[in-house]
Amino acid sequence: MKLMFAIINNDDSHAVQSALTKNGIQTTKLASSGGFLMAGNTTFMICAEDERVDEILEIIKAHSHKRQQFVPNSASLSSSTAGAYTSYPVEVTVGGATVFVTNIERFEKV
Ligand code: 2BA
Repeated sequence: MKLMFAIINNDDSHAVQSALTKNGIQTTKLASSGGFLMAGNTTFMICAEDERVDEILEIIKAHSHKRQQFVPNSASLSSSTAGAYTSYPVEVTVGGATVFVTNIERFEKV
């Protein structure tokens, strides 16, 4: 068995969750946030049989979209204004999804 962690953009999380549920895949949804953008995203925890991992990845891929996002980037001004900072926007590509697949040693429901 595998434990999958899928980090999804909040805008895609509903579509991903619906598609997984429709296909009989159980999920646990966690509210998370990225260290870089410091914006909210959604992490799905999915425990699945090894042979379903590729199918799950395909479902996640089909419902997660790449997006361009602007983030403020701080830079110091010239020496005459030493100590002063300005910020200018930098474009980053976010998504579709970041997925980690790990082995499960033991799985119990008690
Ligand atoms: P964030 O950390 O907020 O990152 C959002 C997006 O910013 C990333 O999109 C990436 O395009 C960009 N980015 C991140 N760190 C950067 C850096 N040091 N320099 C330039 N650009 C940078 P994604 O790669 O699609 O990641 C989306 C979210 O997935 C991340 O949000 C984070 O929450 C998670 N994530 C991605 N890679 C991870 C990893 N190796 N470990 C843990 N979480 C990860």
